Amino acid sequence: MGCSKSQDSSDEAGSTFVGDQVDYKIIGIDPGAGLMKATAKVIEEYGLENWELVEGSGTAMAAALQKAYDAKEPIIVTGWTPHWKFAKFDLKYLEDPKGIYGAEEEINTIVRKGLKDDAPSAYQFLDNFNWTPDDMAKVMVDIQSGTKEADAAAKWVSENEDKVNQWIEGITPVSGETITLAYVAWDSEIASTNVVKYVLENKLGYKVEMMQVEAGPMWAGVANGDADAMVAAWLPTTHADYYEKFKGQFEDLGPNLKGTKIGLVVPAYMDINSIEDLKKK
Ligand code: PBE
Repeated sequence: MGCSKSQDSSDEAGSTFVGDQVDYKIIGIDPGAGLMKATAKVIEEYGLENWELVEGSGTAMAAALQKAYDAKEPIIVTGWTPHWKFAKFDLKYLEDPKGIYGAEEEINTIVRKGLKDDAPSAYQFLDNFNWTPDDMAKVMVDIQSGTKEADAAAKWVSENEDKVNQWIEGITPVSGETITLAYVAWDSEIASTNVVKYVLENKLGYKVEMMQVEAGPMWAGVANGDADAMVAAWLPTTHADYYEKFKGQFEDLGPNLKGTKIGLVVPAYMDINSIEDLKKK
């Protein structure tokens, strides 16, 4: 389907326009993701009205990418860093000359109001928690290669005791109080949330419940107190609308990771380089 060549879509060099190669489809993820809203804006601002942003999930996107890559077929996906796909495949971001996807971002830790008084040890650790894109990628790659989420988190902690000890230094453990962590099933957030859960349970004595929801309910959950915390706030751009919507109803503990990126991602074997290339000249 996606690769069918038609004469009138070929240029003088004989190569088929990328839109015809991929049926004018961009493989998206869950509709609540900031990446999806940014991509809708990209479609508008770059004049790509004839393109469709296909809704799905992070898992479905990765499966479609894997399938296309194995067959050396063209595909365009909504992508982000850190993500294991960059370790597994040779990929590139399409340039975004209009800067719609924003610059490098940070991931912040957001907690409910009152957590500081109700669970000071958890609060202090959450405030200290910070790691690097490489750290996160290690956990992601491990999970992707078949290790159970909790085991990958445990393994990372055991291999990074120095870093973990800095997060928990001087914090008094508790005995079995419950902490609820909200997260979305994005591979990056599965990795971070599992590491935070592991430390809260195994180093600080908490019992952690993981509340897997969509992006909107994740923010709403921390704002209304159903969740105690989340480590998945991509800022300042990706989750800007959620941040505005719930402003004043949460406490922002600042970045836990710096240097993320979002955009359109394609296999390196495709001969396009910019979002501008998606517009037929
Ligand atoms: N992501 C991963 C999310 C934040 C984490 C880039 C898919 C989003 O677009 O909201």
